[in-house]
Amino acid sequence: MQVTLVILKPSAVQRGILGEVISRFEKKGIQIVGMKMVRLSDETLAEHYAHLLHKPFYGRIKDSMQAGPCIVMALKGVDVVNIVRKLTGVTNGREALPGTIRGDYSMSVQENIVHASDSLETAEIELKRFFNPGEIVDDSPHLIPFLYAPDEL
Ligand code: FUP
Repeated sequence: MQVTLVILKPSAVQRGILGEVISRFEKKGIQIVGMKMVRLSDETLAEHYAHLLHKPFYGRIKDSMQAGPCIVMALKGVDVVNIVRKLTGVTNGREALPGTIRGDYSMSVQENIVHASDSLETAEIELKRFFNPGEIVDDSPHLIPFLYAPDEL
């Protein structure tokens, strides 16, 4: 089992599509094990987007991510890092395939609705960045037999 981080960006909150986006993860059979609304600080964003800090558009990304609150989510499942990236689609909403979250809800590279961790290693770092110990809870083990065969776990 893996746990990954998803951020529903301020544009998703403002556009009122949180329920629709969250329900895609739920309907897939991915378990929500953490979720809260947060405002992201300069420091957190600089850490989170360290690979883009030197880009000319970093200021725009920062403004966009601070335009309102975000929802941060911890999602659990077998191979969930990879599955969530597939559900999310490629970075540019205009290129993301229909059926993906970005493909269905975004016309933009920047305003692309969601962030999702890109590897298991990144997910572990990002979960620690956005969740305090005790904020990730896993109290639905009874669901596991309805989601997976024993040899898939
Ligand atoms: P992703 O892993 O798909 O979120 O993509 P990146 O880490 O490469 O980019 C992070 C965020 O930077 C994107 F979600 C949107 C923003 N971005 C731009 O605004 N312009 C660009 O050219 C590239 C990324």
